[in-house]
Amino acid sequence: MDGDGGYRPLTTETLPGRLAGVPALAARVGPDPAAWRVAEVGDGNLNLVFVVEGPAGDAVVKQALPYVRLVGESWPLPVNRTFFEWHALVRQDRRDPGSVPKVFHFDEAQSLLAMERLSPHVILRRKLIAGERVEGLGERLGRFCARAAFRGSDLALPAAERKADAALFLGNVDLMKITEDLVFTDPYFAAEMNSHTPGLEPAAARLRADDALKAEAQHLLRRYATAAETMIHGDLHTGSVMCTDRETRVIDPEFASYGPMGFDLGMLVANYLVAFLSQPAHRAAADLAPFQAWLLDTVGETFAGFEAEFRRLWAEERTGTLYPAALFEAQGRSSLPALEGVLGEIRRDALGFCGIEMHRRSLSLAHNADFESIGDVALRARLEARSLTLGRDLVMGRGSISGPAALLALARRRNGEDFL
Ligand code: SR1
Ligand code: MG
Repeated sequence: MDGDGGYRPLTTETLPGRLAGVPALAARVGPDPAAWRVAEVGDGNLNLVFVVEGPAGDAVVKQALPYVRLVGESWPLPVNRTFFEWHALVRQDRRDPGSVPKVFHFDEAQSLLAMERLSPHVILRRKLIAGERVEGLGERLGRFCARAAFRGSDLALPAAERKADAALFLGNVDLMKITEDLVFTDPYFAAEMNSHTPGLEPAAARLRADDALKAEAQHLLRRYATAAETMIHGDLHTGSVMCTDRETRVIDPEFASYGPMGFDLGMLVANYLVAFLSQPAHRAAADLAPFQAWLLDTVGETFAGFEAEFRRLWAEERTGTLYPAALFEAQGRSSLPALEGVLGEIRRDALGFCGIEMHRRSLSLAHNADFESIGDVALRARLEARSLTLGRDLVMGRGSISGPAALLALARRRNGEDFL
């Protein structure tokens, strides 16, 4: 790829020789590249991910491929996504210190990041499939979403900085286009790359014939594509979170852009709900109810963690252009009604994005292991039909679902019903 600034994909064999001269990596792993052990561990849809171990320690090297790994070279994708990932990681670490891996090297020409290896952390999705709890998960991720949403927005940032950031991240057009198509549009018609579990046809057909639902999905897409409120992670599912039993970090913000404040919250909750609905296939009877209850508690704690932190930031860090204290507190007036309005809108958006994400994970490209790993295809289809139904409930009812408690009641109800 010489016309591309010398970009060349790394391999386990070439990595030590090619990166030996990166001081930050040598300091981390050891000065002699011959002593480095390299394994490619990427299991995501897009990139190469290497773990590099040496006498001094270890690191992760992530490199973008010039195509969608999941599909192959027939779907080219610019490697500049690493540029946006790097900028996002820097901002997330500033806005919520300790929430993301430390980056110690970025090479734009090679579309490569070297960063802290999270160990013994495991991808959250794998833990949830294995029935493992993470202490404080909901509160931690709710707080992350609130800090990222608030501190990247016109509620907090100086106007010029916010606009410069919006301009920067709205350059991530190729990744946003993937989301616009795969997440918001493809689930609702027979798009070329779609697939679904055999037996799910009646439920898929119902959604695709539902004009009111399609209109709402497009309203939500309009929000995603045009409501440039804050820097969003853009792909905050349970595969973008790594945890120990008590520590949680967020990874992989290559889909970062400027978008609605409720987007990440909604995507995350969708992935908890998919985990919840898939559990009958993964747990023995005795463990099922307690683990599902913990997952729903996590949904509630995520919303509660988000709102508590957002309220605190509103009171303590509202220094941007929006809802200035000059209009409220400085005149002895309360800004709380305005805050309730903002939180209500975020909640509504989040529920809508949540429903859309639940749909696309069963109908579009890039399904989740929560369902995909279920070998009993008839059971998988039954569980996914519940997910499609609950997703529709959320998209269509997002304006009338009174709060997290009502959402959890709906999830419990759908978990006991059959739609095929
Ligand atoms: C073509 S990329 C498919 C999916 O993988 C990423 O993780 C995003 O979720 C994207 O939608
Ligand atoms: Mg990813």
